[in-house]
Amino acid sequence: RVFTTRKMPRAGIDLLEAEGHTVTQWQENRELTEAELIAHSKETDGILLSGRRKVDTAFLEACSHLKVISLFSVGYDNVDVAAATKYKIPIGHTPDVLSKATAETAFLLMIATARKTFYHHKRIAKGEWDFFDPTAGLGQDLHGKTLGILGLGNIGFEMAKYCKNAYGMDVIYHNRGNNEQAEKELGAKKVSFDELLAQSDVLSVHANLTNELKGIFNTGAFGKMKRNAIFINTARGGIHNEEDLTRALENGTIWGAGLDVTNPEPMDKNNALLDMPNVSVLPHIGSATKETRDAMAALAAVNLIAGLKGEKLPKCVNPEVYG
Ligand code: 8YV
Repeated sequence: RVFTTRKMPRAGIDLLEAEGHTVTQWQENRELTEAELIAHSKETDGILLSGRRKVDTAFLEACSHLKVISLFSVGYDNVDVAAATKYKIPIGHTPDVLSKATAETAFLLMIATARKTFYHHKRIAKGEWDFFDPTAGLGQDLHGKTLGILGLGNIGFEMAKYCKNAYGMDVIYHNRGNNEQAEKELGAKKVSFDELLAQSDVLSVHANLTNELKGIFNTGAFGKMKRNAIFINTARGGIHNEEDLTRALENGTIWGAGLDVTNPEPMDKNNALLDMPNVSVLPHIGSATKETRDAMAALAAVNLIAGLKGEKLPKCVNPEVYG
């Protein structure tokens, strides 16, 4: 018995049903409550979890019988991994299959922001395509500029490749470890966080949200960035302080921002960022292509099936459960 917290792509459900599992899907177009999640989880052996509902000690204590929790995401910041490990519950996630789609979203936000795309689109819709003024509504070039990446894993690497190949951008990055492949193939250079801030023309975030990174892009950080800098975040909204970002954009401390993730989500429709010409916002659609969502659903199902059989999950966040 399996419970999914969203209506999942058939690609995942078919795999589960082919294995003989009974799948119950949350059908409503709203996030289920903590109590509803616990109630449904108690009736099942494994859950396929999508959305921001927390897997914390309270949940794990109530549902310690679960054989597996399979996330429909690469990010797992909503999960208390140490607590899950303590309860010997393996957590699956969906890395790799969404790397290109997410990097494409970062790439499109970079271009959309540099060329004020959404602003110009809105101008036409408002009937403001009138007199040609060669000095108005100007964007900025991207070719030959420096791309800085915070968190050069699989998604960051794809973004770096797009930027290098399309615009000949120099790539610098800040990461815990070294990314030798990116250094060799793209000439990427590892720098300190302060150097990343000071040298990037475009700074794109591709890191997991950890306690260390919570709100790391704040007034202090924006103040160290170039005035022409474009800030891109397709990772998690919690990595930037949104009030500080808004102020930095209003004051011209940095030039622009492209966000696929906000804090909070969903973003309020009256948010000041939505009226800024140098800002592009998307509603967390990084992985939202048909092919990628099917691949994520299939991988989440494969993780779930393995967990229900008591086998190792192919993509496990806490392999220490097997130790
Ligand atoms: C998901 C994501 O769409 O993978 C992630 O971490 O943020 C997105 O791909 C989202 O988490 C829905 O589960």
